[in-house]
Amino acid sequence: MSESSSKIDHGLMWPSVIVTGIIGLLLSLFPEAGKKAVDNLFAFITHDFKWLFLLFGLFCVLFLIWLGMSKWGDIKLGDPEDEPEFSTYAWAAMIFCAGIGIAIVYWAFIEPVYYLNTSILHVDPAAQKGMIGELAGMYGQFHWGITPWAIYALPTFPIAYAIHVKKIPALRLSAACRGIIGKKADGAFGRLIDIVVIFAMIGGVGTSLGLAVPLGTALVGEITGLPESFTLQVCVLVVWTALFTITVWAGLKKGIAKLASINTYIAYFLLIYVFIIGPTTFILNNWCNSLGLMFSDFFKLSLWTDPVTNGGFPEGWTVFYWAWWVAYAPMMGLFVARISRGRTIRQVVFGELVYGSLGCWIFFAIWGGYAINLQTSGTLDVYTVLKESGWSNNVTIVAILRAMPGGKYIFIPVFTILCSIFLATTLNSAAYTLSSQVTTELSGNQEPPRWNRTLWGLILGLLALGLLSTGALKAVQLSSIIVALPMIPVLILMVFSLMKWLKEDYGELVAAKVKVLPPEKIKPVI
Ligand code: NM2
Repeated sequence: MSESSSKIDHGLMWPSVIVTGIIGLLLSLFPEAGKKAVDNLFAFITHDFKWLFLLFGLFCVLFLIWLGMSKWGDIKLGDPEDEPEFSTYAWAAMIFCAGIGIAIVYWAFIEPVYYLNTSILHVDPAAQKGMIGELAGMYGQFHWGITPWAIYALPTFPIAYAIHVKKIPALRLSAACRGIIGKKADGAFGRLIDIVVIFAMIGGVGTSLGLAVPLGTALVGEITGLPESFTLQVCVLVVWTALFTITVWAGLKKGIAKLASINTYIAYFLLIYVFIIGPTTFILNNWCNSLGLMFSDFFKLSLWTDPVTNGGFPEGWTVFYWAWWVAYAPMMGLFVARISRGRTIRQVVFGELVYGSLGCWIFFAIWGGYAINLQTSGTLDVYTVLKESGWSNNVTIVAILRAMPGGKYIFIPVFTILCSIFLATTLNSAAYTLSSQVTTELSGNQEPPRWNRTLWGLILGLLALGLLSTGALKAVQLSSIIVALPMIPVLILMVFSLMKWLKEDYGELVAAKVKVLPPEKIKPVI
C-alpha cells in the first residue's frame, strides 16, 4: 500500500477542486442570488431536456435487456479460465451497498407522502383518492427500480471489458471510450471526458450531502431537544466532515469497511421492525399492487413529459432521479466492473438489474407503505404535516418516525446511526474514487495519497455548505442535474466503444455459435 510512486495529475485535479470550491463559496456568501440562479437553471435544464433524460433512462433498460439476452450475453468478462471472485450473494450485497446509501433511507419514507396529494398523470387527488394512494406506492417502485439500476449498470460493461478483457488499466472512463475515440483518449478529448466524470461525481455527492445534513440535524435535534437551525446544520456538517477527515488521515479504511457491513444489519433490523409493526398485510398488498401498476404502465411512466400542462412532476421527480443516478454511474461502473471479473455479461446485467431493484423495492414497499398507511388509515395526516412545515422533508420524516411504536426511543436513535454511517461510507468512497481519478501511475493495490483524499472530503463538505446556505431543495437537486447532462453523451460513447470491441473480438465466434448440447450432456428425467 505504498503512496510514494503515485503522481497527481494536476491538470485534472486543480481545475475541478477550484471550480467546486468557488461554487461552494459563492453559494455560501450570496445565498439569495444563488437561489435565483438555481431556480432559473433548474427550470431551464429540467424543462428543455426532460425528453433527453427520460429517453436515456429507457434506452439503458432496453439496451441492457437486449445485451443480456443476445448472444453477446455469453461473453465472459475475463479470461476463459477466470471464475467469479465472490459468491453471488456477496457480489449482489456489495453492489447494493455501494450504490445505495443515505438516499434511500431519506426518500423511502417521504417520497410517497408528496404523491398523496399531487396530480400525477392527470389523476385528480381530491376526486380519486384511491387511485392517488395506489400511484403513491407505484411511483416509488418505478423511481427506485429497473431504470435507475440500468443507468448504474450501463458503464459497467465498457469498463469491465476494458479492464478484464482488453487489459487496459481503465481507472479512468476515457480509457473505456478507446474503442471509439482511439488515441484521442490520451489527448484533450480524453481529458475533457475525465473532467466531465469528476464533476459528475462531485455533483452527485453534493446532492447526497445536501439532503443528509439537514436530515441528520433534524434527528440530532429530535434526540437532544435542540431547535433545528442553520447553525446546527453547520455544526453537524463540521462534525461529520471532521470525523471523516480523521478516519481518512488515520488510515482507518478497514474500520470503514467494517462499519459498512454493520450498517447492513442495522438496515435489516429497521426494515423488519417496520414490517412487523406494519400493518404487515397492507404493506404486502400495497407492494403487490404497486408492482402491477408499474409493469403495466412502464412505457407510459418512462416517457411521461406532461407536455401540455407542464405541471412540473416529471421535472421535479423522474428527471431529477435519473440525473442523480447518472451522476453516480461512473463511480458505480468502476466499482462493479472491478468486482465482476469471471462473470458473463448476462450474469452481470440481470444480477445488477434484479438484485438492485429488488433491494430498493423492499425499502419502499415497507417504509413507504408504512407512511402511506399513516395517511390513508387516518392515523396521521402526514401530507398536512409536510405542507404546514413549509415542505420540510426532515420535519415530516421525524414526525413519521415518531408515530411508530417505540419511535422515539428505539427507531429514531438507531435510524440516526444508520444515516451517519451511510453518510460516512458514501463520503469515503467518493473521496477515494475522486482521488484515484486524479492520481496517475496507481497500480491495483495502491492507495491514492492521503492528503489528496482528505482534500476531496473537505471540498465536498464546502460544496454541501454552499448548497445548504441557499436553503433550497432545488439547489441540492440541481447539483446532480447539471453534471448529469454532459455525462449522458459520455455514457453513450462508452456504449459504442463496447459494441465496437465486442464485434472486433467476438463477432465471428458469436455469429457462428451453434448451441446444441450433445445427448450425454442432457440430464435424464427422474
Ligand atoms: N442514488 C442512489 O446518497 C446515496 O445514497 C448515494 C444515490 C444515486 C440516488 C446514491
